[in-house]
Amino acid sequence: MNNKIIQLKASVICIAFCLLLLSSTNVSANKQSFQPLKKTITGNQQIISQKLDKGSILSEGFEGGELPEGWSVIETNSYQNWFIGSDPAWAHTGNCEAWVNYDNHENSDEWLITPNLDLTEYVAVTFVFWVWSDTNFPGATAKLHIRGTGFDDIIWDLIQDESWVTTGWYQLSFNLTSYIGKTINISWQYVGFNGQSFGIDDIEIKGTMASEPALQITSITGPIGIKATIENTGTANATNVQWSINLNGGYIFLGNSKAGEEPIIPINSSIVVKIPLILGFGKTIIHVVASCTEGVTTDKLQNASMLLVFISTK
Ligand SMILES: [Ca+2]
Ligand SMILES: [Ca+2]
Repeated sequence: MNNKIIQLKASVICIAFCLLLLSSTNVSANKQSFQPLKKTITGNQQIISQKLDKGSILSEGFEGGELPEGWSVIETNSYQNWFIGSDPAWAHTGNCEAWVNYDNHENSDEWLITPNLDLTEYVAVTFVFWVWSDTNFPGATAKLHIRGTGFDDIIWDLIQDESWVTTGWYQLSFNLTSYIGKTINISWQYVGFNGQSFGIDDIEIKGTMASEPALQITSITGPIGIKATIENTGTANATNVQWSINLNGGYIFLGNSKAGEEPIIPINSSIVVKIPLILGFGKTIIHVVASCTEGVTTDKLQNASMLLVFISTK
């Protein structure tokens, strides 16, 4: 009997408290708040993670019509040097390519150099590009250099390595995996006298990432509002972390969802995200989702009970 009276009193106090709080919020919020949520989530719900392509280290077709930003040339004289052509008849694709004409007046020693490329984050790197030339004029050749601190490797030489009797575009591909962990630049050196002209286009350098973040939601707790801990347990920083907390089920008057973004969660670090205040009662399911630019997504479900502003996740 005593218990029933206490329950009755508690109910009256609860309702009075609810009405008091609700009267202090605006009308449109009230309209939304009194709709019980019908959407349900089961523990088996799959979150599809989307892998983004972060593997492009360099992609250059010279379509800007000028030497791309960060590229450079070395010229040893003023005649027949590297330039960016803009006649589509001479490009591999598009309108432009990088080109050096043969010189039968002076020796050529003309360099075209990419920006520095940091290969520290990758486990595999491939390098593909197209060459216009032939090997019928061996007075000059083109050498492909991979250069970095303390090394200058010639990995290809037109006259030594090819036998191209027909003039035109040829695709070349190289494996740069042995340069992983280093910062390199790639240079095309056109060198000699009275050779064939030489053009390049459609350069693609692609890497496979060595490491990636791993997001984990390690706790979801009350008692006032909800706090969720999102931890990066991976081997790379998680950037632009989008998170959301949604409550599904029960009667929720205030604070049934929240979302936000965190610029970075470094390796072995965590952040706490929260809905500061929830007002409701009944059983609910808390669903926390986090995803980052690196294409990793995680989520966690937690059963909870609401009693006004108090949340129990036991
Ligand atoms: Ca092009
Ligand atoms: Ca020259």
